[in-house]
Amino acid sequence: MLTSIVLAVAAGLLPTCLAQLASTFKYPIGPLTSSSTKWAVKICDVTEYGTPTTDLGPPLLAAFNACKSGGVVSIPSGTYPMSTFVTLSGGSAWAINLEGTIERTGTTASGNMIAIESTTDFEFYSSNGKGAIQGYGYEFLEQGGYGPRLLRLTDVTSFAVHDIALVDSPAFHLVLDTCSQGEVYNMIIRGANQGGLDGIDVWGFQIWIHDVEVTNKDECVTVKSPAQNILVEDIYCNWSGGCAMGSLNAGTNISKIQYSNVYTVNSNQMYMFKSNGGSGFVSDVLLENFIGHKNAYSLYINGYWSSESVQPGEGVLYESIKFSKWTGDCTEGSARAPIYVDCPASAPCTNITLEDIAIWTDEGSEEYYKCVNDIDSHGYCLNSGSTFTPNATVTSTVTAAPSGWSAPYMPSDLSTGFATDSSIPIPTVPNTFFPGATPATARAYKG
Ligand SMILES: *[C@@H]1O[C@H](CO)[C@@H](O)[C@H](O)[C@H]1NC(C)=O
Ligand SMILES: *[C@@H]1O[C@H](CO)[C@@H](O)[C@H](O)[C@H]1NC(C)=O
Ligand SMILES: *[C@@H]1O[C@H](CO)[C@@H](O)[C@H](O)[C@H]1NC(C)=O
Ligand SMILES: *[C@H]1O[C@H](CO)[C@@H](O)[C@H](O)[C@H]1NC(C)=O
Repeated sequence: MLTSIVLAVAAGLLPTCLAQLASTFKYPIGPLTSSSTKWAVKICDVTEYGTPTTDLGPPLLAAFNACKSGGVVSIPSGTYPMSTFVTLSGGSAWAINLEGTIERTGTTASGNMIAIESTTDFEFYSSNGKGAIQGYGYEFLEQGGYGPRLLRLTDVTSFAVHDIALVDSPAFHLVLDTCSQGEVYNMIIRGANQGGLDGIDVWGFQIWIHDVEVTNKDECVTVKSPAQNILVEDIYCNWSGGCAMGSLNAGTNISKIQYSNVYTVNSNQMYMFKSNGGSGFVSDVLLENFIGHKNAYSLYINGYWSSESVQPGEGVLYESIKFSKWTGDCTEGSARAPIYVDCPASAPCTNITLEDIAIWTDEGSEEYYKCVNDIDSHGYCLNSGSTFTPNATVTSTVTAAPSGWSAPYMPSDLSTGFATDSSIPIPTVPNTFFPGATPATARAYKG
């Protein structure tokens, strides 16, 4: 399947292997012009646009302005302190080639170190796989605050971000805001073991995120509204919050989303839909091949998510969502149900399917499943009828390990998250993100 996607993307064809997401890649995704063509057009080396060894910000902006109508902004091997944060807006057919390390030195506690806006045919990549942005977030976190995000793309089309490490962001690591026809892959994200340090937050259209590892204790790869045709696969949430959709509010418009091959360890959840009131819908979602170990929650729809204030509306409607082939274990299944479907009473979940879910508890010898406010649904504690009693809870108690629950581990799971009061070392992009899988696109790092 992966091969056919790669070929289809390379040829600009519709990959037919994904029935669920047949229109995901209706157009070719990724940059329209190859990096080698961009190199041949123009090279804007930041070392020729000022003194990037003092502050990368002004030379990066100047190099961008010189190359934004076509070419490559080159940041060669080396270490570049960045005290001035930049917004690179407009342009097309350009790239940033990051072979070195950008280190935050600026102390502005908001915004983005690098914001890319309103551009097209764009690539941000490392060709040696050693490109990294080091945010030294601990300098903010240890004082109880947050700082700038590392990287934000807003209104960017036909793009790719790949083979880069994003480390110790003082806030979110990577945000894709209203982007389309893009690809993010072969990335490693390592933040501290604290909330508010999201890995990847994405909303927009026709986006493929694959082969990504996230450590951070908050969102791993999370879809927000509005979003259509987003495929997320081969994701390693390693001591993270876990993947999610949300938090959702009024006017939610999300459909045709697929997550496949998601490995989650030591996280808050394997997947959570989260809303509290709100309106609109989440529909046509497939979540398949999930492996979890030692997570607090596993499969979770939470229509009364208490970390979000109540939003205007009757509740977000969750419909036509299928969870298939989930295995592994959770920390304490008698305290937190590994199957937990808690839908809004005034917008009952509709047409939810649970199949082949086998998650057993690490602690104790029983667990339970819980379903509330759903209709026309199938599997486990779900309600196959077309009527329901508001807030009537269906629980089932499981007193023996479900067959087939045992699942493989990744080669080296962390035994603890990263501290908030010391620097996080820059890792290299790993060569696997799901047990037995190798990246769909060969990673750049050779070491
Ligand atoms: C949801 O978003 C899609 C894509 O932008 C749009 O075509 C559709 O009209 C929206 N639906 C609603 C109910 O707003
Ligand atoms: C129910 O959801 C499945 C996807 O899980 C979808 O294929 C099917 O068309 C939906 N049925 C209805 C009646 O919407
Ligand atoms: C259902 O439960 C929710 C959450 O506790 C509560 O806010 C709501 O009023 C209840 N609705 C009904 C109809 O009982
Ligand atoms: C997860 O995996 C990596 C490498 O696969 C391993 O070195 C590390 O201990 C684990 N943790 C993180 C956060 O990467």
